[in-house]
Amino acid sequence: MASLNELTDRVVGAPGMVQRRAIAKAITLLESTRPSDRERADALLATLLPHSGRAFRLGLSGTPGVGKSTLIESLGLYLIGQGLTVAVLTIDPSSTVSGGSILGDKTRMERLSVHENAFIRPSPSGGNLGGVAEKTREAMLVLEAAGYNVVIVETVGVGQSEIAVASMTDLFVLMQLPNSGDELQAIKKGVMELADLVLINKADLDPDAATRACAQITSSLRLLGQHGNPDRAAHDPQAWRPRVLQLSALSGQGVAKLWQAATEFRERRTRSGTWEARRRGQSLSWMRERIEAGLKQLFRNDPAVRARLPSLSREVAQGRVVASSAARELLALFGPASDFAADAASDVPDRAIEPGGAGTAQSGGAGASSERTAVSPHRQSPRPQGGKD
Ligand SMILES: Nc1nc2c(ncn2[C@@H]2O[C@H](COP(=O)(O)OP(=O)(O)OP(=O)(O)O)[C@@H](O)[C@H]2O)c(=O)[nH]1
Ligand SMILES: [Mg+2]
Repeated sequence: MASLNELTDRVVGAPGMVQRRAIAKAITLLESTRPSDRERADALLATLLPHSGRAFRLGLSGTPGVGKSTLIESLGLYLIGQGLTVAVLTIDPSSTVSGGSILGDKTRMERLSVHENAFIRPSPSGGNLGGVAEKTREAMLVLEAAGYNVVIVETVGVGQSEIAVASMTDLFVLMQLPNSGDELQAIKKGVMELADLVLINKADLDPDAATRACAQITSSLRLLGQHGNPDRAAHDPQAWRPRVLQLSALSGQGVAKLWQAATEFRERRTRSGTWEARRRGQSLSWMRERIEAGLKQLFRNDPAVRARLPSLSREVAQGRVVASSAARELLALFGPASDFAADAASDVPDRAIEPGGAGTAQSGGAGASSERTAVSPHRQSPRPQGGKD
């Protein structure tokens, strides 16, 4: 097996078969669940990190059948035609071991999937959304280090995966069908608020319906901007307002306009400093999310906790012990935390690890905390609620 240094050299090295194999190997290493592989994977990421960060990270979501794969094919080929290289990653926590969906996808991305300037990698299979999303983020770093100009992260619009994709990309694109009621669904789920661009696809089938959908969604977005997301309500004429575009992914009509809007988005955000601020915020919330996930796992695996949890859960369920005291007792039992259980039981404000909170104050008011995807307003407690598992 090639050493880590060799693997790094090949990933950041010249494009070609050797590089492609190295990328695939690197991503496989990141996806491995063996603890010894994890150490190697972390070492690899550390050496790749300085080479990453230069790609345009584009998130794409929409309900099944809306035309995501078809768009990736036409947008990908368009970008390659512009002299760019394109990588595609997918987040689909439901995908099975065989990666069933990607087989269908490959036929929709027939030309892109075999193009030497494109790299397509299916969703890592199994596991929860947090794990799948983490692996996708890491794979994105590998592809950036390899020099891909545009990394598209696709997710099917079911479950929470849109939020995961929006929180790891620079531009989040939501695809909709005219007349599908998708719009209401997206508003209900809060996905519309995440969108920087909304695409009405299949406009070729019914142009009038597409035009109507455009107008409807434009006015919904305006309302959301006024009442929903404070970031969007700012009266800065230079600030990006989410746009709605019509498209035919199949014929490719509208694809150039889409890329034009994406480029303008990047220029505006770069000028205002919010492009980098969003990334900084994303990195910090990723770290925090991983710390919390790690703490939960340590807690669940703690022998003393495991021994006490079932009986204590019963007592809480039967109303004999107050839930909060039970939680304190379990936290006090928790190995690494037992020394400072009292501290752990009282909330440490999130600001401690937010930008600005740890002395990394950002200039101007465009701090990451004002970015919608940067910091979730609610905090997930690392402590278990009752004795669920
Ligand atoms: N007429 C028309 N058909 C389209 C267009 N875009 C996609 N389709 C068709 O819609 C169907 C679904 O497209 P996909 O690209 O597979 O959709 P998807 O969003 O990737 O679907 P999942 O992978 O199942 O989530 C295919 O038969 C496409 O040919 C379009 O712009 N116009
Ligand atoms: Mg698809």
